Amino acid sequence: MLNLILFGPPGSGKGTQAAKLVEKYNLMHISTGDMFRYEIGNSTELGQLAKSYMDQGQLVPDSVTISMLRKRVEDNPGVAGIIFDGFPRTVAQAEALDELLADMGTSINGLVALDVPDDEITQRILLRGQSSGRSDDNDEATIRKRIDEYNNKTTPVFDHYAKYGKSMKINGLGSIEDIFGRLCEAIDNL
Ligand code: B4P
Repeated sequence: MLNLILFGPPGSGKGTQAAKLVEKYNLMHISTGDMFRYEIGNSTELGQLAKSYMDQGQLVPDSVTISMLRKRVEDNPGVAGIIFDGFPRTVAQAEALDELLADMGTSINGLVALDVPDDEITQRILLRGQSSGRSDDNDEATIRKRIDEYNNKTTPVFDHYAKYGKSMKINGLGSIEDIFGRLCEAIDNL
């Protein structure tokens, strides 16, 4: 299996690039953000819980996120590989993912991190907010909170995989095609 983590701050283009990568490498795409938004759209209990955190720019609690992710992976045996988009976002999530993959006899091949400065991601999210209808995209204070959560809780995940020589930084500025080319080069050299 080819198992990749697409990493980076909110609005860095993970979802945008994941859509292109799944097609090129024939991988299954798991976006925890999309999964939460699906639940919110269907007004499920999980969706209502997730929304209460997402609207504040906070991470959804690990226990909720990990069990949702585990179920999605276990429900899809026999895939060629998985691209994890927006997961793991904490070290506890990374450890749970490592255990889950080890149980399946596989592991993470690499983590590719999109490197984009804070002022650029804030502009991108505000622009997306004009059409996305996402309540977490419209307010600068919420966006700042999301960036703080990323800096405090999520960046240690980069170091977690760097210990095994699996983390790589990719310049996330430029055209979508240029960034895609850089990502493919890094993945082809894994
Ligand atoms: P996510 O859905 O993961 O969303 P994101 O970080 O906002 O966006 P992404 O990086 O995918 O950016 P995109 O391609 O859309 O998370 C949302 C929330 O869900 C989190 O805040 C959290 O509350 C919760 N959550 C999700 N996973 C969780 C977890 N594991 N644990 C706990 N909580 C979790 O790109 C952004 C914009 O930039 C788009 O408009 C795009 O068109 C534009 N763009 C992309 N590439 C560009 C480029 N090269 N140049 C200019 N613009 C570009």
